[in-house]
Parts: sequence; structure tokens; C-alpha cells
Amino acid sequence: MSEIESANETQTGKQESRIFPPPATFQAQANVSGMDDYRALCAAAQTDEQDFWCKLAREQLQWHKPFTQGLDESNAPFYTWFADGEMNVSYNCLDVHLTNGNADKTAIIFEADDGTSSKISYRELHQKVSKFANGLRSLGVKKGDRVIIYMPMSVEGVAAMQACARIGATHSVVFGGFSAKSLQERIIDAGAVAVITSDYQVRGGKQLPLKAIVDEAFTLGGCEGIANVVVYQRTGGQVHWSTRDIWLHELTKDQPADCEPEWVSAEHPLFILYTSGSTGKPKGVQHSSGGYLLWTKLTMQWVFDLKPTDVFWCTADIGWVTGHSYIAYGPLAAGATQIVFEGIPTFPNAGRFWSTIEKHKTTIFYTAPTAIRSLIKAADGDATIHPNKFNLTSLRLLGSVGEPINPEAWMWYYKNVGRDLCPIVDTFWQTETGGIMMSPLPGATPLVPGSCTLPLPGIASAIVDEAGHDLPNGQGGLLVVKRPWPSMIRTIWNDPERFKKSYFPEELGGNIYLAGDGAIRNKETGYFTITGRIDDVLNVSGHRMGTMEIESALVANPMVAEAAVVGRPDDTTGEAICAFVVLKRSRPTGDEARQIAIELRNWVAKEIGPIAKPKEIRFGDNLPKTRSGKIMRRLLRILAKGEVITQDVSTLENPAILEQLKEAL
Ligand code: 6R9
Repeated sequence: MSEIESANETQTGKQESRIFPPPATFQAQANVSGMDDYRALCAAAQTDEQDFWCKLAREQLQWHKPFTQGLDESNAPFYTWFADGEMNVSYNCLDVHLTNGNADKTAIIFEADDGTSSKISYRELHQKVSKFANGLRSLGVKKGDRVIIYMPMSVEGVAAMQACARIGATHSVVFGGFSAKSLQERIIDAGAVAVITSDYQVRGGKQLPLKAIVDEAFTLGGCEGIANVVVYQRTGGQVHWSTRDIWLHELTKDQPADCEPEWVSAEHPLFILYTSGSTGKPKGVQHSSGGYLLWTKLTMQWVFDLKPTDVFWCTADIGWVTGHSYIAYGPLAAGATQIVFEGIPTFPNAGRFWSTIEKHKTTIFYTAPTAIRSLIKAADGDATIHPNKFNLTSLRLLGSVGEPINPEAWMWYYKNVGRDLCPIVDTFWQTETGGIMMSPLPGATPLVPGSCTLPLPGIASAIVDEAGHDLPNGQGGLLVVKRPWPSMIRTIWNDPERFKKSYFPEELGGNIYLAGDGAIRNKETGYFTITGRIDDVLNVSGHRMGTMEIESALVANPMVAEAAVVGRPDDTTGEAICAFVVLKRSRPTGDEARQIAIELRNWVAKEIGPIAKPKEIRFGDNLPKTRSGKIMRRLLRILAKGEVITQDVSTLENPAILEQLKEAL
């Protein structure tokens, strides 16, 4: 297992020794204050697991019908939580605030791409969502139906998700950067009955069509199940119209501002979110209602130390799980004021994050390492957009998510954005986990740059070998979670067998969750460091992408005979996609090769979305293969890095090919 070997090398080669204990003032006011508090919570979870979770679920959520049982393991690994309890997620995010003093509190500060902003209170958001939900009901959308949401970052995007939750429809948000083909595949797999989209999205001063891509998805076929396309008018730009289309403002215009929520079982599927795995086909990760909301709300309090006066800003898109848990659901359930940002970090310039923090007096800022790394570069090149040119004194807590944060980026973030005063929570989690699994608690855990430190109370993270045996600290292995937790993935939509195989493999006993990441624990502190994916999943700018997905897209091109995709380290995006391609015709060189590479990159953008475009394409007469015909991706990874192959290649069928693939175009 090469990943694990390299993890051990990292660990022994370079030990991070800087430690940052929580500032006393932070600790004094924190929701979880000091390591003793943290340990007490962990101990409570261990002593009586059922009691721990049931108590929290009763305290944190309002139940229409109380549950009688917490975790049910009788059909493992299809675990259920609070299953006979009835509740509604939207009720718990909105209605509860109408009577607890939050009604006129700002729920969302919307920061538009062009720098204008607006606010919406909990009362107003409740009305908006209720009208939206009534509108969907009037179209015949009902409990259990699936609705695709293909929306820009907007109050309406969040409202669409909440409206589905309100009527018990299961939503599946598709990131606005995905192509018509990806959208069509998700519409079909989910068996959706409606699509919610907008005319355009506005990013970086440009208008990008969304409705037109939905139209295109229809032309690809298989979308006959969609009775309606609801269109939010963002720009008023031109769109084609058909009988199935309806404007959101017309749909909601005469709807009552009150909508009785659909009471559902805590196990009712709140959403399906597609994510990349190690095969070509994205997996529809299915989440629950009760357990999911419990954990997203609790982690707002534990990890983000949320207080009534905070202004929380998570920069993720609602198309990813981070935007689900820490924009659409967690912050609202917790009664936060939060920023929803339409634009991009570099428009009108790379000071946009800092100026927006200053403008809205943001107190908690949660972003991805890739954004930080690109802003470091930008600030190096232009002192006027350096964070020290802005008043960031409102900040009290910083967060990171999506990929490992390298210690240099961590230190820059800590010093320049946090002014050496704000703890950084490096939060490890996944689409499948629903919420944060490992992270420092900012008023308790001493921070070590590059480490997500320790599991949250109730989360039984461990590191095991391939037979499922526990490994001692200091030895890298597979990251697993040994006990179920409320917000865990329930199944893969339409594919329970794949769910079992991917996450609860027999080799590990069939009942412990395999994360798909490698990890190692520090010998002294027991802190976890994530060493990267153990499967064929790449992490490019915090976006998960399967190498197989990209390979399938490439070979779908009529010119391509064969393709192999690997990741290579990249200073800004974390990993970059590098494709090795064999054409049906002879191997192109020079300008012609460059031209075909451009064509293939655009092809992949069409097939999957621009985020999946290979950064680099190299052409060969063949790919390095073993005598049994297996592509040696390990060697391709070395070539992609520009390194020299030192190991024995005698098992290769065609060692000469390596020479051809050595050079970048
Ligand atoms: C929330 C999210 C999950 C994968 C995960 C891991 C990587 C996420 C991380 C991290 C190191 C962190 N990852 N957070 N690696 N440190 N703090 O990103 O979900 O898109 O499903 O990606 O991202 O490899 O397995 P998702």
C-alpha cells in the first residue's frame, strides 16, 4: 500500500512541532471550554451511547412525534436513528425561530457578485420558503418525490432546498458548474419529477446560462419524468421557454405565506447528493432528516462555537455538501446570521473575501485551502489586496475544509487573516459523513498546523490495516469510524450493494465505516493527519473527482482509443488532473498535439463540467501496462510529477513507452 508507506515517510521525515493552545479569552467564552469539557463529552458518548445521542436529539430538535429509540443496528450497515420520531427539517430551521426571539434577526446577508448586498430575516425567509413550498405543492410535488436543484448561490437556492424539505420532497442539488450531460445523468438516476433552476448565474461579472443547460439536458433524452422546470429570474436575460417551464415569481405570487410542514420520519431522505467514487458513475449519497440536522446543528455550536451575535460565513457552494450542511441547514437550525456569497474570491479583485469580511463584520470565516493558497499568491503579487490592508478585527474564528491544509498556508491564514488571535478549525469530513467528523474545538483543542486533531465527541475514528486491525499511533493506515453516528450516509440511491461494498467492506468486518482516506496519528498527541485518498479519487481545488469518470469522458471522444488519468501535486489546487491519452490515429506532436489537447479539454468540460478539465494531456502510442494488460498508474503518477522512475519496470510489457510520456507538451 504505497499511500500508507508514503504517509509513514511524511510522518518520520517532518514532524510539525508548533502548537497553538486556545487563547484564554476564547476559551473562557467557548461553548466547549477546555480539554476537560471535551473529554467529558467523549466519555459521556462512550459510557452510554444511546443516552448521549437521544438526549442531544431531544434538546436540539423539535419533534412532532417523539422517538422511542435512538440508534437501531438490527439491519446493519443500514443503520437508522430516531426512526419512529416525526419531525420536519424546515420547521426546525425556520418556524422555531418565529417564537424564540429570532424572528426579526437577519438569517441571511446576501452579498451579490456586483458588491450590492441585502438582508432577509428569519420571519421573511420563513414566508419565502412557505410560498415556495406551496408553489411546489400546487405543481403536484409531494412527499418522497425527487427534485433537482440547479441554482446559483442565492437566497432562492437556499429557499429551494428548504421548500423541498418542508413538503418532504428529497432534493438533489447539482453544482452549477456541471454540464448538461452530468445534469441529465443525475435527473435520470434520481428519477426526479421537477427541476428548479435560474435563468442565469452571475459570477465574476459574467452571466452564465443555467436554464439553457437544463434545456440541453432535455435534448439528451431520458428526462421525461420531469413535469416542471421552475425558473428563478436572476438577470432577466434571454431564455427559451416551453410548456413545462414556470417562473418562480409567478408560481409563488398568490401563494399563502404559511405552509403546513409535512411531518416525516427522522429517517426520511432529506437529500441525495452525487459524489465521485472509484468507478465511472457518481454515487447518490442519501442522507436522513433527523440525524443529519442534529449533527449539522450541534457542530455549529461545538466546532464553530456559534453565539447569537456571530456573523458566520461559509464560502462553499450549495452544490457541495459543505454548502448543504453549513449554509442551507446547520446555520439556520442554529439561528445564525450568515453570509451567502454569489461571486468568486477574485472579483473584482483578490481582496474580495477580505473586503466582504470587513463590510459585514464577519466573525466566523470558513473556507477551503485552495482559496487560501490562491489568495496568498495574489497578495504576494499585489500588496493592495493583502489582508493586512483590511479591517478584519471582527473575526474571532477561522475554518478550513475540503482538503489537507499545508502548514505554510495554515500559518499564513493564522497570521494574516486571524492576526495570531483566531483559532483555526481544520475540519475533516465528507459528503458521506453529513457533517464534521474530526476538528479542533476552538476553545479546547491545542492546534497543530496541518492536523485536523481529534474526533468530535461520539465519533469513533480509528486507523486500521487492511484486515481491520487497529494500528498503533505513528503508523499510517486506513481511516475508519467504528461506531455509527446520526448524520452518516444511509445508502447509495438505487444501489444498496454498492453502499455496502464501498463503505462497509467485508474485509473490515462489514460494520465499520471505511472513509476512503489514509491517515496517521501522532505518537505523542494522538492527533490525526489525513494523508490523502486511498482510492482513485482526486481532490482538485477541494472538488472530488473520480479518475475513472474523467477517463470515461475522454474515451467517449471519437478520437480517443485509451486514456489514463492521474493526479499530481499542485501548489494552488492541491492536486491537478493529468491525462495520458492514446489516440486512434498516430501519436500527434508539436502544435497539432497542443490543438488536440485543447479540443479534448473542452470535450471533458462538456461531458462533466469545466472543473474536470485535465490541466495537462500527454499523448503516447500506448500506455505503460503489465503483461496482464493492467495500466501502471503508479508509474504515470511519477511521470506526471516530472520525476525519474527509479523502480524496476521489468514487469512492463512495453517499457519504451515511458520515454514518450515523460515530456509535457
Ligand atoms: C466536506 C468535503 C471529502 C474528501 C475527504 C478528504 C478531503 C475534506 C479535509 C480533507 C484533509 C481536511 N478532505 N476535508 N482532507 N483535511 N480537513 O470536502 O466533502 O467533497 O465529499 O470531500 O475531501 O479526502 O475524503 P467531499
